[in-house]
Amino acid sequence: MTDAITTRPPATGQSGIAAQVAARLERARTTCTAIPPASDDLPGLDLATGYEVQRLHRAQAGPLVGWKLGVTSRAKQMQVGVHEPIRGFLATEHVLDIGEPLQTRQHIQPRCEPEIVLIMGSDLAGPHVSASDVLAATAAVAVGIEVLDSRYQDYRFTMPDVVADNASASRFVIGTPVPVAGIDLRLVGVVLEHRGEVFGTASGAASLGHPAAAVAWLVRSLALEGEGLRAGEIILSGGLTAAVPVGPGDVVVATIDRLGSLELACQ
Ligand code: 0L1
Ligand code: MG
Repeated sequence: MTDAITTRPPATGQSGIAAQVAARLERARTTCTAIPPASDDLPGLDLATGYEVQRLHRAQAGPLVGWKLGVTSRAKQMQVGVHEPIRGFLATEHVLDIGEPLQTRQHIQPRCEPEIVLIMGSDLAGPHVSASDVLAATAAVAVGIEVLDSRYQDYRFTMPDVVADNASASRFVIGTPVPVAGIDLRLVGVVLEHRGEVFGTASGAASLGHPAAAVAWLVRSLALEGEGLRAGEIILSGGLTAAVPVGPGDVVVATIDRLGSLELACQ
């Protein structure tokens, strides 16, 4: 597993590819129809162009509420065949309230995964930010469930594809925040249940060794684009188990030691 930061500005001439991919993904989302990965016929789609597509989507999205890490655990890397962390943005349309059901028919192929969520207490930016810096800037932590919904058929994608698709971000819900002081986020146990059965287990260390280390990677990655985290932002630090596919009638429960339990019902 590497946590190298590989983003850089897109090469000149890539903006046409970015616009094409953004339009395809937007159509897939509005028609609720999966598409083949863009890299199948656009080999010029590199990682920098993937992040350019993400910026195009962000410009059309509602107000930013936070960020997500993707593919930070070995379980997730094995599931989707991508072997470096990625990031995506979270906007108001991604938010589910506690107790609000997931309307699966509004999604293409939804999957749920458990997350340790950090709520920032102060701004944080810079190319050398460490996990300790992240913890010092964190106001609280919470259990979260992220709903992924890849716009690509069967979740088949390359790293630039999935970055362009905003790291499959679709919805998320978070539990009641608790103070982080005194909690070793590496050691907290994680259980994901689906239809009353255990689907996956993990500990906080599954996300790049420490959820705060994953968030430090995010901050350093954002610094390459002159951005950073703002106080109040919500950070999904990375799915800890593989993600479970969900459909109408399913109930998913994520339990994280010291952070609590969170249930998501699917309609
Ligand atoms: O949040 C994640 O780890 C997901 C990143 C994209 C890969 C996927 O769709 O599972
Ligand atoms: Mg996730």
